[in-house]
Amino acid sequence: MGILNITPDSFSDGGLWLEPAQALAQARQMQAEGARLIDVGGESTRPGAAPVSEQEELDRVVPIIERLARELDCVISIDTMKPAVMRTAMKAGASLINDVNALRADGAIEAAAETGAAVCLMHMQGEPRSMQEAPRYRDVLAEVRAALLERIEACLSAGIPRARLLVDPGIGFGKSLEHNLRLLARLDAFVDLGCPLLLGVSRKSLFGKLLGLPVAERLVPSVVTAALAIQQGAAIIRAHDVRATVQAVQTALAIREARGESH
Ligand code: 9MG
Repeated sequence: MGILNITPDSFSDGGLWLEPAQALAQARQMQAEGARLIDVGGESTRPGAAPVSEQEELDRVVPIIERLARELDCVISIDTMKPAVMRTAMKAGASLINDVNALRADGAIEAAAETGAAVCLMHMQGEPRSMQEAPRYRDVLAEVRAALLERIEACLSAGIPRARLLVDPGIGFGKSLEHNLRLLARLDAFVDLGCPLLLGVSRKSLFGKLLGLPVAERLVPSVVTAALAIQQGAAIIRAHDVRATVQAVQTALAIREARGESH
C-alpha cells in the first residue's frame, strides 16, 4: 500500500503532492514500483496534527481519487475518520476505508456499511492531537487486541461482513517505543483475529527514538520491520518507499511460504 498524503503537514511527505499532477505522477510511480493499493489522505494524523474541516478534506482528496480511478489500475483507499468523506470517496472511486479511528466517529460505521467498502480498523489510544503525550497500558498486547476485537464485533453487528475487514495495531498511535516494540514482536496475536493484518511503520518516529535517525534516514529499519511483519503473517504493508518495501515483502513472503515445504 503506497502512501499519498494530500496534506501540507504530514510528517514525511507533507506538501509534496498538493498539485493533482504531482499526486498522479507519484501514484503512477508507486504503482510501477509494485504498489497494489494507494492510500489517499487529506488530513494528517501525525502526533500533534490539527484537525481539518470536512470541506477542506473533501477538496483535497476527491479530485485525486477521481483521477486515480480513471487512470490507474489499483485499489484506492481513503484514509479518513469522517463519514461524509468516506461516502464521497467511495462514489469517486475508492473501495477501501482506512480509518485510524476504527469507525468510532458518529455515523462512521453506518457510512462504511452503506457503501459496501472494505475497512481497515486501526487501533489508536486517544486522538492525533494528544495521543503521544502519555500513552498508558497495563498490557498493551492484550488491550490493543481486545479493542480491535470489539471493533470487529461492532462492524459485524452493523452488517459489515468479516470478509471486508482488515485490522491494524496502529504503530505510533498512542504508544511509547516500548509499546510499539512489544506489538511488533507479537503480530501473530493480531493475525489470530481472523482478518488480514495491515501494518504501517514507514519512516515512523519509533526508528528515530530507537536509532537516533531523522525521517529521511529511516528506510532500512522501515523495510526490515516490514519483512519481520510479513514473516509473522501480515498481509499488507503501508509504505512511502514502495520499491524497497516490495523487495523486502517479496523476500519475506518467499521465506514464509517455504516453511511448509518438505524438501
Ligand atoms: C493513516 N495512517 C498513518 N499511519 C498508519 C498506520 O500505521 N496504519 C494505518 N492503517 N493507517 C495509517
